[in-house]
This record gives sequence, structure tokens and C-alpha cells, in this order.
Amino acid sequence: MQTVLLTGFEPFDQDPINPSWEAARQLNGVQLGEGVQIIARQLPCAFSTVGACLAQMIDELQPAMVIATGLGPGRSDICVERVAINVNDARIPDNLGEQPIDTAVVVGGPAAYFSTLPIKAMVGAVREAGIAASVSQTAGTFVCNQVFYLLQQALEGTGVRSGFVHVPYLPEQVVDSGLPSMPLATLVDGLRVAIGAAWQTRVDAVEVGGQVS
Ligand code: PCA
Repeated sequence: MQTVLLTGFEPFDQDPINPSWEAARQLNGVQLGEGVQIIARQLPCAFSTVGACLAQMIDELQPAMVIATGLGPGRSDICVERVAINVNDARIPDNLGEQPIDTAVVVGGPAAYFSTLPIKAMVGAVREAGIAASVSQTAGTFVCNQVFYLLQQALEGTGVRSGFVHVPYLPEQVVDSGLPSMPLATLVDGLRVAIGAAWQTRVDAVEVGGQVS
């Protein structure tokens, strides 16, 4: 049996839940096809511990593909991230009270790593399923970007493909703010479709996914 490791994050910034984990946990054990299974795990929202947690999961599960997910506050659709950058610049403290500003994720590391997932094919498949999705050009500069960077570095050259997806808030989280949201069932369906497309697609589609600015 091959494993696709799907991670979601614990809640952060005073939120009682994190939709990335709520969705990921519902996909735990789902079969993607003959002999391929999703295993969902939760990551801590802490700069100092998340890398070791991720490394331990990869070591234990020896996944054939890894997709990390997190909440993108204010995002309105399923955002398949293109690139992780070597910068931490935290607008808020993480769950251990750390707030690095303008530090490197890895001192001396490359400026960035690209996703090794077929990001255009993933977005296309999710849209085809009637669910809003887009390519995102930045995963931010908080813990999600850090774990994305560390993930890409850890798996570089192994042939194990990996990447990151940001998801919107759930409707019940935005009652006061009016920020965009997506129902959990839609999120779960969208992620399942995105992961399936990632697993099946070896050569990415050539579709516009860029922005002018
Ligand atoms: N989102 C944050 C960290 C954890 C999460 O779910 C981020 O985008 O960095």
C-alpha cells in the first residue's frame, strides 16, 4: 500500500478550529485508487517544532507524495501554492509565542523552492468539479510557508512529489468579519479532487494561472 501524506494545521491566532485539519482528518484513510491511501496528520503551528514533526511523519510513513494544507485567512478559494520562499516574517506570534521577523527559514538555503505538484492540473480538476480554485503565487511568510519550504527541501531529489494548498475559513468562522469562506463538505471534496489529480498527473497542464501583479 502506498501512502499520500496529507497534513493540516492545528488552530492558531485564537481560532478554536483550523479548517485545514477539519478537512484533512475527513480524508484520513480514503483510497485514491488501487493501493494508494491518504493518511492525514496534524502539524503544530509553531516555527520551532513544525519542521521536526514533519520530518518524523515522513520518516515513519515513507509517503509516495506529500500535500500540506493550512488556513489562508481571507482566501476565497482552494489555493494551490506555486512557491515557498526562504523568509519568515510573522505578523502575529505562533502558538509558542514566537514571532520571527525577516529571518531565513534555512540560513544559507536557496531563495525559494517550487512545488513539485502539477499545480495547474490540480486547479483545473477542482474547477471542473464545480469548486473554486486558483494558483497562488505566495504562501505568505508565516508557519505555512516555512513548512512548505522545509517539505520541499526535505524531499528534493527523492522523486517524492510535494506541495502546499491553502484553504479558506469555514462559514461559521466569518460571521462577524464577513471574510470569504467555504463549507467544510466543499473543502473536503475539493481537496480530494486536487489530491487525485496530483497523484494521476505526471506532466502538468499548460494553463494560465498567473497574475499581472
Ligand atoms: N495557516 C497559517 C499557519 C497555520 C495555518 O493553518 C499560515 O498560512 O501560515
